[in-house]
Amino acid sequence: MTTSGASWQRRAFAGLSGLLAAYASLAVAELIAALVRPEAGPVAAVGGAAIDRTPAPVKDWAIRTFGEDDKAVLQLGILVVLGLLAVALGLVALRYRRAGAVGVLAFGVVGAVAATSRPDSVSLTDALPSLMGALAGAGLLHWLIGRLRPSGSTTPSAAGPEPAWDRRGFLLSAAAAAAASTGAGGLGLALGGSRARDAVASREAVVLPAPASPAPAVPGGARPRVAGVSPFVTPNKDFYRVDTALVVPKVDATTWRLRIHGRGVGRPLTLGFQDLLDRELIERDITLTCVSNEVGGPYVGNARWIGVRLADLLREAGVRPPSRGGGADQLVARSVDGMTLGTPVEDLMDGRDAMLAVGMNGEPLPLDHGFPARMVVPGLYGYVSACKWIEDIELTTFDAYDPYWVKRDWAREAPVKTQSRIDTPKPFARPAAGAVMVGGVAWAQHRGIDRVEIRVDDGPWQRADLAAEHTTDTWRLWSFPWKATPGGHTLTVRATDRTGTVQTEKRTGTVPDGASGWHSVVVTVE
Ligand SMILES: Nc1nc2c(c(=O)[nH]1)N[C@H]1C(S)=C(S)[C@@H](COP(=O)(O)O)O[C@H]1N2
Ligand SMILES: [Mo]
Repeated sequence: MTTSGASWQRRAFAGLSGLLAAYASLAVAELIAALVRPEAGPVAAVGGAAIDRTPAPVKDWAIRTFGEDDKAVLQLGILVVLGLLAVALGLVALRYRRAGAVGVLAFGVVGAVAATSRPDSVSLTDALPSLMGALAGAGLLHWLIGRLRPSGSTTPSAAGPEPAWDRRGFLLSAAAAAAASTGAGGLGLALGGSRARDAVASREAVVLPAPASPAPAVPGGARPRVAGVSPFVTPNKDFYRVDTALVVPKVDATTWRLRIHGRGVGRPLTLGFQDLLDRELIERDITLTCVSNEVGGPYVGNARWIGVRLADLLREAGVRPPSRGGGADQLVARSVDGMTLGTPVEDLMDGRDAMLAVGMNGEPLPLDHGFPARMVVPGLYGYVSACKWIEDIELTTFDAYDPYWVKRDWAREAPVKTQSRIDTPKPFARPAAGAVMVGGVAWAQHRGIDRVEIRVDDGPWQRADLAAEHTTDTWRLWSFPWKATPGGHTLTVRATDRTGTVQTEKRTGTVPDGASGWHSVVVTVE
């Protein structure tokens, strides 16, 4: 009895040793990562590699299912899998002490390979966090397992009575290891925090100058007249966020540089943040949309951006649009985290307000939205235009280079599709019969919205009341007074843009160039 009880306990402690080894590995790795480069930490590196290798439909499903929590879910998943493997390694180590340590080292190699093959990895030192972490973990596992064995014996015999071992000694060692790991990890967090503080401090020091070209005033009639409809300007805290960054880049604006170079660039430019502020700034209201937005989805927002006109910068660098004989038809923007986005040069130089933005709704860009600078191009989905944390602009051709998303099944060129959404009533709402206000938003950036229509069940299309148009680059709010009769009803919306194109009924998924179809909401009138 006592024998099997003790060996059960030894096995539990072996599993615990595995977990502690994993904990120590991660803690040491994060400490080293804080010194080397935060993005080179094993969880961020493996998570980033997983994101890059996830097929588009699965990624789309993750965004749909977990929304902006998709990254937290991924990280949690990695930690759970790691925890299970760690317990298994601890059990293996109880029998084959060396194999356990070798197993931990193998994980370190996986992390190191992931970290050094990230697109933003420029140095082999990115392997250090994972490797040093694994060394610490392997050493700890070896040591803890040693405490689970009686001195002198090498392999516990499966038969015979269980040899004596020092339970108290093991627990003390385990507690000491846990405390040391927590200390290392805590120090790593503190150091990482200081880097973030530099970025935050540089952001807080920014004073946005008054724009030389202010945004036209928003007509009062552009704002919502119906409760439950999106505000005309989306506050920064509510603005959707879509990117692949597990660790939000913390860029210190005082040392940040942007390089403009490449094909047809007669005068390459290198600009600092202050250089941008010293230039002529424009201020514009522009609605941004993500290609991953489902029909009726939340990944669309409207903000007031301040920045430098990209066409000015490009002309200064000597770039000519392809239609005037320029040799580059694609601008590839690269971010500090290695993301690449490709935009048609023609669109950037055709007179639209494409900009390198430094301000969003009256403040410097929030870190999540690309501080210190990002691109914003009216009329194009974010993934082909809106590079956040930008640090490099290369002029090239569509033939010569496929950026990140294009390598992953998304279209090379992606103008925003004409779309509309019902914000109120919400799906499955139960409004009282009588006057019910239906309302929402419609967008067709750079073309403009001409008409919005509502259909109740299979009835005729009826014109909604359009809020005043601000510019063709912003969304347009609409409302429709509905005389609701009791029973179940389906409300459907469709928009027509200024080119006369009616939003298509044809349902397509988001891949490769944005979802299409009509948004419907089912309600029960009581
Ligand atoms: N560096 C970087 N920039 C990026 C992305 C990214 O993953 N990394 N995602 C793009 C996509 S797909 C969209 S829709 C917009 C979203 O911008 P927001 O998060 O500020 O709303 O950023 C674009 N810029
Ligand atoms: Mo996007």
